[in-house]
Amino acid sequence: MNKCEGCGAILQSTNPIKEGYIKEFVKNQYLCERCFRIQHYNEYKRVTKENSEFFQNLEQIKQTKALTILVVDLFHMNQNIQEIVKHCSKNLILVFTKRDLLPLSVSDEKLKSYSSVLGISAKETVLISAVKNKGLDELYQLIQTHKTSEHVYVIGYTNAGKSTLINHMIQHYSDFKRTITTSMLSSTTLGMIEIPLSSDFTLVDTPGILEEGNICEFVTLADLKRILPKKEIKPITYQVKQKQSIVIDHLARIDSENNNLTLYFSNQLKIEHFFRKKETNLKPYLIHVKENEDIVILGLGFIQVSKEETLTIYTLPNVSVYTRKRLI
Ligand SMILES: Nc1nc2c(ncn2[C@@H]2O[C@H](COP(=O)(O)OP(=O)(O)O)[C@@H](O)[C@H]2O)c(=O)[nH]1
Ligand SMILES: [Mg+2]
Repeated sequence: MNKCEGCGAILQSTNPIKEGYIKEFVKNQYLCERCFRIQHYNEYKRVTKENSEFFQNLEQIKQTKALTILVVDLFHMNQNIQEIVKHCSKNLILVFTKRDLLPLSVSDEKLKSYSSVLGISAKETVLISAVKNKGLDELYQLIQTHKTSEHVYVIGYTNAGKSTLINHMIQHYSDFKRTITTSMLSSTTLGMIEIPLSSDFTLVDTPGILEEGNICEFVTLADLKRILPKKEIKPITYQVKQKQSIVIDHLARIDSENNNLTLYFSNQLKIEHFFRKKETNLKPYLIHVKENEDIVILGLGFIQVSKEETLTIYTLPNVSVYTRKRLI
């Protein structure tokens, strides 16, 4: 049974709408049609997968007691991660990735210390930017130190940046000419993909868990492109007074009565400060936030406040909106 090198799905030539489809089997060609199109034409196709299968995967990995690398997107850090940690082996390295997206002025130590807020007791915590090659050497060394068997598993939410990280490891530490498919859509990796990185260990890429309530699942591709930040986020502070709102494109609105709000959102989104309008099609969420907390609109971004207040956040239905301890 051959697997697609890009997404790990089992290759088949019988059903074009099922995963792993390939027109015909050609010797030494192991890329399904979907991966070929994503890799060569930047074409995207949404795939929806059930989480139950992925949680079973995690349990199997846990039982092997192998070293596990949990990849967490710094831009989307929150307590939900416990649902994954529950299924993790104790031999865990925590990777906070996409460091390049958060302001450089924030200290690395501060970001790393957030692992205790999330309640994750990992052997090590590493800050990574795959695209800037930051932290790769440190991670490589830590894998060598902590691995207990040949296989080292890379797990996390979908879109956290697992496959991108592995691709950069391949480029740096092996002679392999291979690229795992990555994309801004969820569920790009569909099966386990083994990458023998050196003679001593094999990295295993895994399909990510879908995080419930993430706005990325509910928007068009055009919106998704603007929601996902591509470079360092420049936070902007607004002094919001009575009957005023901050409007984030057509995706969210924040009604506050008197506060300084610092917004961490993709610079490609249009943010405006208005006198409040009555009508909006978005769904209201009443949020009580303390001075030492952020408000998170899952998948979209987060907001710091200067004082305690009950605000109304409007966004799309089914998107999670909640508070967490301040990240920055
Ligand atoms: N800015 C930035 N983007 C990243 C980084 N790593 C991954 N990404 C982006 O995050 C998205 C998801 O990446 P992917 O590797 O497919 O995630 P996976 O589902 O965890 O395998 C892609 O659009 C990547 O380009 C990083 O270090 N910095
Ligand atoms: Mg992937």
